Amino acid sequence: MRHVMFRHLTPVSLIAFLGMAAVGCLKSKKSSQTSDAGIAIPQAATELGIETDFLMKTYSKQNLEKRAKPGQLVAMVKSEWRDSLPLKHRSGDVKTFRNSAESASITAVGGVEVNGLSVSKNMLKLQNEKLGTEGQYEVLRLDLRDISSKGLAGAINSLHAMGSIVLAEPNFEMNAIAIPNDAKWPTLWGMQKISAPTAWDNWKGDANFTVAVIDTGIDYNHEDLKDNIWKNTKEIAANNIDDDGNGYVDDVLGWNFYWANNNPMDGNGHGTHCAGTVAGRGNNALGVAGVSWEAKLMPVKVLGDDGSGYNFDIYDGIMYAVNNGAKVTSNSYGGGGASSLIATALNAAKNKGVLFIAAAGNESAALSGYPAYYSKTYDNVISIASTDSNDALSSFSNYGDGVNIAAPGRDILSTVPNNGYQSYSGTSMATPHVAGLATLVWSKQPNLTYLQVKDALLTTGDAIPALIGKVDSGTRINAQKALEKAMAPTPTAAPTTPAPTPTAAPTTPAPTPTAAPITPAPTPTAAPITPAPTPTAAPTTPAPTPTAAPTTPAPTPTAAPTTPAPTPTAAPTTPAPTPTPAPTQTATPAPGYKAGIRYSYFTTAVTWTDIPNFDRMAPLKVGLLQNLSIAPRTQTTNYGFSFAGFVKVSRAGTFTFYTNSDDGSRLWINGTLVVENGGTHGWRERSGSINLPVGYHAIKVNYFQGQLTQGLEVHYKGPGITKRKIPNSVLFYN
Ligand SMILES: [Ca+2]
Ligand SMILES: [Ca+2]
Ligand SMILES: [Ca+2]
Repeated sequence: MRHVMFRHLTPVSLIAFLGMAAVGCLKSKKSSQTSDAGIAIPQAATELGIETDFLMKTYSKQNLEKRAKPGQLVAMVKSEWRDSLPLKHRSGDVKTFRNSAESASITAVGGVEVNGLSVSKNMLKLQNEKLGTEGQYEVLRLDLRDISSKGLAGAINSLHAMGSIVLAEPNFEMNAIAIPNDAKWPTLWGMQKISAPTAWDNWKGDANFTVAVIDTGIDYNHEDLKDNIWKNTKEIAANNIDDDGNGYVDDVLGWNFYWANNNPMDGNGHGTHCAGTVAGRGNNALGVAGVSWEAKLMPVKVLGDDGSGYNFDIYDGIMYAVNNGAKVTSNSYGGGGASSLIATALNAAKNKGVLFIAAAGNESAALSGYPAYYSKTYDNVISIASTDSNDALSSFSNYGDGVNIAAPGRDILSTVPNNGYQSYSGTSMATPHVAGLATLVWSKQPNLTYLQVKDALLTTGDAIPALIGKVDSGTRINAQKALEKAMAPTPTAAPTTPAPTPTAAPTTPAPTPTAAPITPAPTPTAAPITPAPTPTAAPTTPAPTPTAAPTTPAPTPTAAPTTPAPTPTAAPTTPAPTPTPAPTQTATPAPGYKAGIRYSYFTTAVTWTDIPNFDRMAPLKVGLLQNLSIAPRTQTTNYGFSFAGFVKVSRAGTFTFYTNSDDGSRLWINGTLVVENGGTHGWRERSGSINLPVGYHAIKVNYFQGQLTQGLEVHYKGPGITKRKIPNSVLFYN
């Protein structure tokens, strides 16, 4: 390990030093380690309890190439940054930060040019006794201006060279990891396999125990969930005041970090499905039962309705759960890379004794994906593999390095929005079984430490041949035995003296040295975040949802063809998203406008060569989406989409719209054809311009898929807006 680092030391650290000198910083060259990407390891980050090896992994070349929000960095800063960080404004003034309202006008942080910055609401308060430090830290999100991948290391080095910035890294992308499918046995087979019914003879859960589902949100109106939804009793609804002072206004039902508002409604299905497995209401003559029949399910929406999201929001979501009373969190998403930012949130969770149960990932790899892989670094993280009803390891499931135990994850029946029930498969579905069991066990024995609960889960599973050598425990969870162990009056379980169990890791935040090899672990697949597409493309069903990734469950539940009328859940109960800290646009709609865009779906048996006139056709299905794109993939059926809504313009001027599509597309603004990109063709970009005043402008995009591959992206640029995908935050319908 040492000699590997040494080999890189001399030439690369010299470059880093020159880079620091170039931005005019004469900081002492205390940092003697530089990653293979040319990034000097920020020694200040060790104050956060992050080991140097993990930082090296975060800043490795391979890790920095993981999927992230293009041009976006997240940075952890000491709170005194407000008084010390030089921020250049559009006016030319250089001053320090005062309030979020001016975030959008900031054009540079030190020498790093940006299009604005956002500030996280969750302050990390840290007392690191081991290192003799204490302090408060906040997280910034920086939209870099015109950064090339080559310039990324330079930007990070420049930020690290500024005194109060502790670490900066890409805003990694994470995705919900599940695939919807038709269950062969639409039963709760998983509950039988983990002996949950026997456990329920002893204990069924407790309505006072809080478990957070960090995901795409939860349909909190679902008939089988609504009685188990967490309520923030310290917050008064709809008075526009942050009554409990937790940084979130009117967060009565949790929070929507993706849209920065107080409505964590699930428009995807993934989060609602996970919630039903954790704590679907038991014995209510409805639907399903979760592992814990009663609990407080805290909806923490960090992923959009297309199933993807970013670490800046995920960081905030974890911190929200930890700071607002959740003892267990269920995390069925993955992707990105090693993130020192997320590591700090998990360390904070550990210091509060919160268990973080996470999906191992669906890449069939002998390695846990992130964030579950933090199990190697923090002992409050448990990584979960998936088994099927035949006691086999699911073919999609990750296993091996960092994976702790398995649970049922194939053909899992659970709740989906609009009082629906559906079967999904994935380690996403295994994870809430374990989060539910942690909830069941801990609510029975509230005085146990997180390590005792973890021990009860990991040491009582059923040994299964298919899991030997594949997961650390070699077992699948057993609810009855875990509950029995937690209830047994053993010395280690004595409530008054929570002595560490033999398996307890040291209380110091030091991770095991083997946890972070200096050479970043190879990612097994090129696209780890994309699970295998569903094998049956079912051409007869109105299958292809126009969402960004095939990870989303197929038909958006709000768009059931039998009920074409807009369902109430499609519209947020509080339609006004609170002013987002987004740098260029705020998503405060005018009255009558709600976030999202309508779509109509058409199909035909013949091979089209151009987009037909959808206005003359009856759609097979209509619905609502948050984004305006169709993920590229191979598609055997021919179909068409017509999107219709409004694009919000905040500064008047000339706007150029672009469609990239395969096959044809056309875009209209206020009824005027602006982009003509019709015909049958491969991936192709066309554009057109139009002058627009401030306000809401009707946008219509027609698209069709004629053969083999599909895909649609719509970009725009305008006054103060560099060319980018039209963000969800400016799309509305009424
Ligand atoms: Ca609040
Ligand atoms: Ca309030
Ligand atoms: Ca039920």
